[in-house]
Amino acid sequence: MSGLVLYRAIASPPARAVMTLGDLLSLRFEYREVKLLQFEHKSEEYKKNINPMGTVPVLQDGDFILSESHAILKYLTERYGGESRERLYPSDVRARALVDQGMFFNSGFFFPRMAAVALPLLLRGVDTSSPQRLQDIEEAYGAADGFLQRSRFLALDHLTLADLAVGATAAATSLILQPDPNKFPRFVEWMNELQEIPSFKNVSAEGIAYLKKFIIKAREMQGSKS
Ligand SMILES: N[C@@H](CCC(=O)N[C@@H](CS)C(=O)NCC(=O)O)C(=O)O
Repeated sequence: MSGLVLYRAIASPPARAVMTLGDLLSLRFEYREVKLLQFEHKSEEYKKNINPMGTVPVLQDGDFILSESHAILKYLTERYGGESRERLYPSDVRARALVDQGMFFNSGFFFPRMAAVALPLLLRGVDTSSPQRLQDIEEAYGAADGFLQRSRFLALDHLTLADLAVGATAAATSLILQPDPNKFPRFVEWMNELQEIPSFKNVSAEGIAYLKKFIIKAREMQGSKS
């Protein structure tokens, strides 16, 4: 498959979720790097032509443009999922609802709690983590652990789009706050299982290394100021 363009930033978990799906489905993306540190995503041009929300990722498929990683994951799977479509995003109403639940959990609950700490660190070099924000992240770990006590993977007993979305957020969030295996055993076990999946491991390695460097640097700078 060719002709797919992905506007992305390597540090972005939702972009990495889409990249992981691309790898699983052997899709070839042409990557357009959006320079978040230079606020390219907030330019009038980007908002007008690419994404009015001023975020990454954004998919372009011919003259069709789509933002919001969860919508992109669903679109790519429906359109190009081939034999993997039914497993990644099942057509059975209840199975699909559980995958949607996992993706909405990521979009509305987990990712915003990570972003509240990670984005100021990345974009402004400011560590805004407070006891309340770290507690919010732990609450999200607890919720993910709860889902994982109901099924082997986040939504069902096999890998689905929900694991790609939540897994990308989890890998980045654990740089901010390492999840305690005694408190969240299933969550930690599942994160380790994801690392065994070559597409997940390969895509996350570069982005996580980049993010880690930023977080360490910003925390050091913050420490030297206080
Ligand atoms: N729910 C959106 C979140 C997208 C998002 O917030 N992306 C971040 C990068 S990880 C971003 O572009 N942030 C720019 C900003 O907030 O200035 C998705 O899943 O696509």
